[in-house]
Amino acid sequence: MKLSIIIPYYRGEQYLRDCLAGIREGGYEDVEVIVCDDDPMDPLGTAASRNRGLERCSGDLVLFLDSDDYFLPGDIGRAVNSAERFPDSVIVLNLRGTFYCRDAVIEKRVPESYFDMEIPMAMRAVGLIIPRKLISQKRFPERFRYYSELTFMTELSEAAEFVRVSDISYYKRIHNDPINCPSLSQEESPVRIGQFCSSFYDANKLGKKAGLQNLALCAGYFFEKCLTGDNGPKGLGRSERLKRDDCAAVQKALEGIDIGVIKNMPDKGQKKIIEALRNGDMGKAQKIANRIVFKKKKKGLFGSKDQWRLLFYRKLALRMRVRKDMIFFESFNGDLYGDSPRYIYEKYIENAYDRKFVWSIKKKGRKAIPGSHRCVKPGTLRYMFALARAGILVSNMRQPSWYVKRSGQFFFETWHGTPLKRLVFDMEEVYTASPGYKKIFYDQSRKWDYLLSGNTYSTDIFEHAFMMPKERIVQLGYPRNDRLKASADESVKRNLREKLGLPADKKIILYAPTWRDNKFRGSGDYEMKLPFDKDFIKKVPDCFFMLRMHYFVSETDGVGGVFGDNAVDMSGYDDINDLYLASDMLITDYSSVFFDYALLERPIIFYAYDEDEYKGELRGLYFDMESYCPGPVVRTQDELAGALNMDPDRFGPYLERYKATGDFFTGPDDAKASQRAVEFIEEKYGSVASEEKRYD
Ligand code: C2G
Repeated sequence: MKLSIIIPYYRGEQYLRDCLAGIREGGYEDVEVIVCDDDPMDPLGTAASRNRGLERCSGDLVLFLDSDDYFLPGDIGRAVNSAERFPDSVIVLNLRGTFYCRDAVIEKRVPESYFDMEIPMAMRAVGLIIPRKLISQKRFPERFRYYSELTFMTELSEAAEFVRVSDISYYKRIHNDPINCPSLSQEESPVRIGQFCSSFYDANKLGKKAGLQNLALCAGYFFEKCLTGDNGPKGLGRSERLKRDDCAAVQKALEGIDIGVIKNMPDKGQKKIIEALRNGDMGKAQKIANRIVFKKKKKGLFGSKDQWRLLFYRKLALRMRVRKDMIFFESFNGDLYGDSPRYIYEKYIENAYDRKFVWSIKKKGRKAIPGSHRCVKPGTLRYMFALARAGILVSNMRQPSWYVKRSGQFFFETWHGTPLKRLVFDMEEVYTASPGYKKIFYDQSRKWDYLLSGNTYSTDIFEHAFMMPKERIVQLGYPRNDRLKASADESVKRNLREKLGLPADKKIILYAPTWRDNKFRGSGDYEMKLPFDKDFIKKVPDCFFMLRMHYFVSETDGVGGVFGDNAVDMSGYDDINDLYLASDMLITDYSSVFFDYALLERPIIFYAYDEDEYKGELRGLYFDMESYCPGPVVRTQDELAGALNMDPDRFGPYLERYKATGDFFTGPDDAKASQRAVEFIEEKYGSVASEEKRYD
């Protein structure tokens, strides 16, 4: 039997590649593929594209395949075999949702690369193998951009049996970037609900039996999401919230549903919602939906402790006045007292500004924070109240997703490094903990008043990587680099070595790698296996190592096991600047640490033992390391040992080549970035503070 595959396509070449690969490797030859232009500027949209495909196809069977969805190897052939066993039925394939590309799913790059999903039959035309004779005269209503499947699928439900095949899956790709590249189901649109109601109304007139039952399920599914605000998996779906003025259209759409059909609805909550909406009682429907949400969220009798804290935050803290004299500082989510927020804070103290300082610190007493301040522990009520009341916030990471930006607050984001690894909207795949990362990042970064950039290179990247308007990026140099630009002489090195207890007769090597996105263990917690064999240390006998794992890496697999007593673990040390200044050489990989370390003009080695995976699959890099990095790139332990034993003079050409780029990567060569940052904050905050309204 010949299979016609109809693919509406507008954009997302990376998605189309996967879609066509699934056909190429589908294990079935007798296929015609019809790709139809689906330009969203053409108001007809997907319905028209599918109709054009139907008019042109000649196969015995038809499969509608969205261009961002795909099949795994051999599955199309298996699906056609199923259809040959039921020539007069519609074969319904299993639906799986995934946030990842086809290779990531095939190679199982992340623990749970897909999940089974259920879309009411009346709403889905994809993932079905349909005998063409059943639909040769049917068309999708082209006046609907959304939900054009309802009438098409209702008619089809009346015309044929549907046979489910659960061991063959259609992978429905959920776009991880709904801001720049929303799928149809992610598009925000004021007409979505209206179109659902109109399409539903038309479909209900066509339904007789099976079709009507499917439609009732579809109404329950749709309106429950609209009332509960369920934004789909990881918040990457889309659902419009029902508004009071939708009530009449909703009631008209549902008036045709037979009471008996509603009574047969399996989901009690949805049944009650449909009954209420059919009676025009939006308030009652909303109450039912709220109970559904509460049941889903409830943990224990009164919910979790965090929910109580958030309740206090929303109902009490946010109603208290913003304190213009208070500044809140946070580095690395409270893990360390370091990075640019530290240097901005210490400059505030040096200039004796009369402000109340608050530091977010997870483990109090880790580091004597100078000056008069108080500490709050992330996640506590005191932390939440500080976030709610501080007039100025200075952070180097993203703030909690529950944080509400208030009028009269000024948020100065310093970020935490000059990027080599691709960031946020410049990443194709997102293997970090949350596939919703891009949308979450977008929402959080809109709350920043200004984003600090250390140099021109970062400014250019932040604009597209963060979708940050250029006027919100302020290029002042990096406060955390002031110390590296000011005091890098031998006496500083010697004093720090004594302070850190490092051997005076060894070459001190700082190993500071970045984290690996696919080694996820828990929120903000990634594992890292040290890429050294036990005998590595014998190859570099005059070296002593300071191991400095990324703050996302909670533990390494035993420093002693690899380095014996030739190493010390400095992962918890607050300010990496001390480690830079105390060391003779740096080993890193794709981390931004090298941009800072290069200011010392000391040897750097890039140990890129997993470069292909990191560049090709995980994150990608902004430039070729061999071409621009201020040091040799090595990929094996022998090469690394060779570089460590190399005469330091041989690192000169790498450093010279890097220095030739001037201040493009390094920013202004004075040590005044902290001062500029404080002056900028004080200047800008003056205007913000006057905006404050009593309540938000
Ligand atoms: N860092 C550290 N120790 C490491 C690695 C990093 O203290 N072993 C600190 C450094 O200050 C570094 C910052 O964390 O500049 C960012 O670390 P990266 O390894 O670059 O990784 P990431 O946190 O993903 O930030 O623009 C920077 C990028 O956003 C990368």
